[in-house]
Amino acid sequence: MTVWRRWWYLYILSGFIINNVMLESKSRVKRYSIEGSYWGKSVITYRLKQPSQRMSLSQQKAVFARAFATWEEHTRLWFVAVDDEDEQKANIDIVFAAGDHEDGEPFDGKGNILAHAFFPRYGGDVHFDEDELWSANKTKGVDLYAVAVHEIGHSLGLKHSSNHLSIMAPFYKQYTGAVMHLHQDDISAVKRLYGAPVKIRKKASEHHIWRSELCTKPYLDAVTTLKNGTILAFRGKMFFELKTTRKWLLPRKINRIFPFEGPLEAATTDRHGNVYFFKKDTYWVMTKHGDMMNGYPKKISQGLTDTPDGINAALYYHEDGKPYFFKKSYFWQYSRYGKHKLWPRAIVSIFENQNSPPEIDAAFQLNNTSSFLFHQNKYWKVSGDPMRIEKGFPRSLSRDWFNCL
Ligand SMILES: [Ca+2]
Ligand SMILES: [Ca+2]
Ligand SMILES: [Ca+2]
Ligand SMILES: [Zn+2]
Ligand SMILES: [Zn+2]
Repeated sequence: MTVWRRWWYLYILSGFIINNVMLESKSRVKRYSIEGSYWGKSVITYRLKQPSQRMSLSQQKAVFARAFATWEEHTRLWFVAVDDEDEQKANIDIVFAAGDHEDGEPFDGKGNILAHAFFPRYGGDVHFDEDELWSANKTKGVDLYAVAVHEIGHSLGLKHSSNHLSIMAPFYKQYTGAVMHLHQDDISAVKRLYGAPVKIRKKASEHHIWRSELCTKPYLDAVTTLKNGTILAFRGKMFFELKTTRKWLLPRKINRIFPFEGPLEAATTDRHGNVYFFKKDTYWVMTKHGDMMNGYPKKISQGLTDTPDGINAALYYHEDGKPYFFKKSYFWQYSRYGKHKLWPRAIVSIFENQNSPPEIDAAFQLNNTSSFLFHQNKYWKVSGDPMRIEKGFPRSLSRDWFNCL
């Protein structure tokens, strides 16, 4: 029993959800209130640790993606879903449980308490009462989305607001349309904890320009697959998730999330999920939990044996699980004991001397089964030992990965 934990309950009383604590003390100023703890980073992971049996898994995933997006819209935070099968611990664990669920605050069956959440200093997790008639639809049952948006506010460090129009008001918030939007009061609260929000209109037109540049001048600076399967692509000052199924790529400013500015030169992820970012003579390491590792950035010349500055691309190759670096017309296998006499080799050897690009812009591995090399708008699948391009390549980066015509 972890009785030292604190949380805020939602009650339904005569059709409203009312917070018991708020009934005891009324604030004179009609505004937000913060608890005092917050996440000291921009990348926050969440996981559907124990899903509800009342809705399909894909429905629940979609609801939580929408709920986190509601907060993302006005913060510099980035919420990354991680899979339950993955051993990695998420920052925000989402649990559906009925009655006693071993945190000292049992749920109470249908009605009354719907959910509770922990402030960041207590772990940020969100619990939902599995006995409620959860629904992905706001017209029937209990709208999981609306309750989730409110609870995520607590996970981010917000207490209840006395402004009854805010999402953090202790009363259930009605909303029109498909999604809720943060009230100015909620925006002021997250701004105090996490910095200035992004201007939406400006962002939309910037995205438009960025999008057309993506198709007229296709290239990538760096690509890597995170431990959770997300493919991150870096280009200029922006980065985005690479998804062949997604029509619209949502770019984000690199320096809003990471402690460095674009353009990046290379990125790669090791088998533990640590992500390495390279720029000129410096590199950074991020853990699979999204925290920047202590002791970084480091100079490449000090942290990596026999590795020059200004590498073009980095790859953990799926065939041997070893790291490779590419610079200009050469590539080599990295070893912390120093460069083996077989290395470096000419990039033309990968292409068997046929139409070899002068250099590799970016490289990445997918699902431990394939590896890709990029140069401007062309990309190749590589395999085997020694590394060779596969038949059917090069293919078009803009067509296959950016969904350009
Ligand atoms: Ca209940
Ligand atoms: Ca947690
Ligand atoms: Ca590069
Ligand atoms: Zn609440
Ligand atoms: Zn609980």
